[in-house]
Amino acid sequence: MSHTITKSMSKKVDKIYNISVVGLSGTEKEKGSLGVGKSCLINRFVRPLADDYYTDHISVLSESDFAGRVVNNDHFLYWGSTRKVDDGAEYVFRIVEQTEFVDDSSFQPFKIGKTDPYYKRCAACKLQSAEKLAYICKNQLGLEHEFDEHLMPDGRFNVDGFICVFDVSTTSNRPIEVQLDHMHCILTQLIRTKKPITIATTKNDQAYKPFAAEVEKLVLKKDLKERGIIPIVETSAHENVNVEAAFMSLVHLIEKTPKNRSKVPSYADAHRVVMETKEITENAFMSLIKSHVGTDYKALWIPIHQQLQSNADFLSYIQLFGTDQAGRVFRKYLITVKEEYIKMKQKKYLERLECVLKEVLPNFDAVADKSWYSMLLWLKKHDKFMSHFVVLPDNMQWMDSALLDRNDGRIPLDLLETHQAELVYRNYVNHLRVEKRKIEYKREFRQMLEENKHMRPGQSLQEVSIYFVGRECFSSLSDKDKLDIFDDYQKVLKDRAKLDFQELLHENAELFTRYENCQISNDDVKDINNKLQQEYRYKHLSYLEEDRRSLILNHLGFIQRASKERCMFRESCSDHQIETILNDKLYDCIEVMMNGGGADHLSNNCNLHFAIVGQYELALEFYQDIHALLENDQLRIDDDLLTIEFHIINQNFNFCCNIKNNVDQLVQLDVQPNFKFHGFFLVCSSPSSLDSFRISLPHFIKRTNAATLPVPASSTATPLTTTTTHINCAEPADTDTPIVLVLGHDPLITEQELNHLRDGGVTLSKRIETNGEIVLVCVIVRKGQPGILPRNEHWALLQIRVERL
Ligand SMILES: Nc1nc2c(ncn2[C@@H]2O[C@H](COP(=O)(O)OP(=O)(O)OP(=O)(O)O)[C@@H](O)[C@H]2O)c(=O)[nH]1
Ligand SMILES: [Mg+2]
Repeated sequence: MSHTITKSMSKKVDKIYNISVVGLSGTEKEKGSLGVGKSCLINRFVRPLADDYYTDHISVLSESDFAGRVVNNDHFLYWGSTRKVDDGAEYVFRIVEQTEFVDDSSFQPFKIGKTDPYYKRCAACKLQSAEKLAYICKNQLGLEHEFDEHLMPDGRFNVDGFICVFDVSTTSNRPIEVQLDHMHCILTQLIRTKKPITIATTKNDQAYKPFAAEVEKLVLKKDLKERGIIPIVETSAHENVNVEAAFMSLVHLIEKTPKNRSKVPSYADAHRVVMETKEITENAFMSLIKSHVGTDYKALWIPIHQQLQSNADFLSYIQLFGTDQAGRVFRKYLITVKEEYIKMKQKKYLERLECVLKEVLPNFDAVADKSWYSMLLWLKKHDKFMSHFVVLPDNMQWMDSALLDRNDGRIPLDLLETHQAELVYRNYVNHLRVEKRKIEYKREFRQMLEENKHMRPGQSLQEVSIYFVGRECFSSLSDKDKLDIFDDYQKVLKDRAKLDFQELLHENAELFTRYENCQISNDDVKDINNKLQQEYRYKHLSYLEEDRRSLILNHLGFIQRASKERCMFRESCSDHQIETILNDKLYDCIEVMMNGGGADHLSNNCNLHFAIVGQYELALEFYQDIHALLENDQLRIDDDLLTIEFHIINQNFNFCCNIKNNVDQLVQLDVQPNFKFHGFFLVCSSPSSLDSFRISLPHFIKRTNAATLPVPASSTATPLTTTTTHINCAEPADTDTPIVLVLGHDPLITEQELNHLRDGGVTLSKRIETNGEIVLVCVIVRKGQPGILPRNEHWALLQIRVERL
């Protein structure tokens, strides 16, 4: 029968169920070494939070505790009340545990009133005990006032239903038959009360299957199933599986809820759900810990615990696992963080050790076959020992020292004594040994290639590998190494063969001279091939037919029009060498002029110094043309009359001179610092002189632009001409000194060469302009007229240059 309770505030009426939990009780003789689990089952139901769950409860007591306010001289415990929600409805439970308290001095049950055996007494439906306090835990006895105090209401307890506990684990000194007999007796008594009964099998986390089967058989006994088969719920208080389900199952019996609404899951199913929830909760908690600890292995639990107080994941964890477990997990995690940190640091030390070894023992011969121990002794005496290693006092381990947190990259000496350090050394020695061997293999392979008489230039490694198969060096080297060495050697072979072939072509001059001035056909080339094909140098190029063909064609081209570009000697060609020497000299000469070349005789009475660079006669002719245009070598620009002084730099570099208004007055220049020309005319009239400028001009421009601002040596004086001018020589000239390239026409060169010259000049000017380096290049070509340039062109040229200054 159910009771009702009225809540003063809400006025809502809840149903209250008074449940009595029974099961084998008594001294160790009856129940074996352990109780069947009544207290734990109730504890988990009434106070399910991990922090409130105790696994050890009283049943052996002192006399005073037995007489205390909690036990109250009874053989039952009042566990207080708990409120539960199931399927949207609220239920209030009050629980008592029927047990048998044993005197801790006599180890006999306390004797009170009439002494019914337990199986009879536990079936009591009306319990009475004035001022009886609810039991919480073992430590409460004797210290009741330090715990929450709840009285059993009215000192009375009218039982609505029974939970009968049956332990399915194995317990020493308690044969299953004993428990079954007791159970049978108890159930018989309970059935007589006509109150609903649910059997809760306990400790299913340690279940012994045959015992579970025994209890199922028991409820099927005729006398017990008379009023219907008693339901069995498989529980575990420790794992919190199906505990609430056992009590709710009883409530459904009391309320006669239809069976389909009161189905209880099997232990396995309920356990799986609990485990899944636990796993999710644990993972969420671990993430929280990780995010709060990071890599700080010295983190403290108390502040982190406080920070997490309102975190839902943390609270779920505490509910399921308890505060102590949370602290334990935290500390365990710190240990792993520290271990990781030590591992990472050790890895860095060992990496550095490898670098140190590379530095102090760069090759295998330096190591020889020294043991790690003797190498350690050697290292300790090394000059750089203290800069690479640190010695800790008194055999201290580096991970227990202040070094662990210090940012000192030096390797602790004690680490060198570990097998990991020795392994680093051994690996390094092996590496050196392998490297040394590899070098030897490479050398051997190269030597093998050189000694091989069958290999032809242009053959692939695959084609010739038959000669080397089985040789140690060949099989030990990697494919890449073999190919690199082979390619390298093939290059030498090819170059040598080509050179030999070119020599062959030169030796057969009579074969080629007949093609000197005529068109060459394919048949001619064929003919040449036929004539040479028996020669070994010809045959040597059989894998390089394309090269052989182009060498022949190139040679024919060379015969027809010999030039240094086509010459087989390339850089060693004497034409080329002479040109290089001359150009180098030109740079030197120009550099002197740009950065400080000057003359004692440079006139102070002029505003502008122009240099004409070129073959002397041509330069002079150019000067004469300009000179004829200018009156007294003076130039009027707007209102300014500028005096110009011209200087010739011979392209053959045998002298530099200046011209004093008159061509007859050529004066040799001496070098002087602090003089810079205001402009350059580079004069040329033949492809070779143009070529020479082509090579020298970019360098020339680079040097010109890099030159510091010059001041003419003798320019401390006042304006140099008596004519009025805003420009004087004391002013710094523009750093990008103007350069004018003048292409003059030599009547001896052919029309074709003239066009060639013109095109070359245009290309040169464009090339330099696109480099963005040139100041200005003018191309002027004139044909068949006396003098080198038409006057108006000279004039415009000068005008442009001077205006830019
Ligand atoms: N493995 C396991 N052990 C349990 C479980 N429940 C209780 N125990 C253990 O069984 C022993 C007895 O538990 P109690 O709950 O005190 O048993 P009891 O039936 O109340 O004992 P008495 O009142 O002395 O008759 C204790 O050591 C408990 O920790 C459980 O679900 N699983
Ligand atoms: Mg108990």
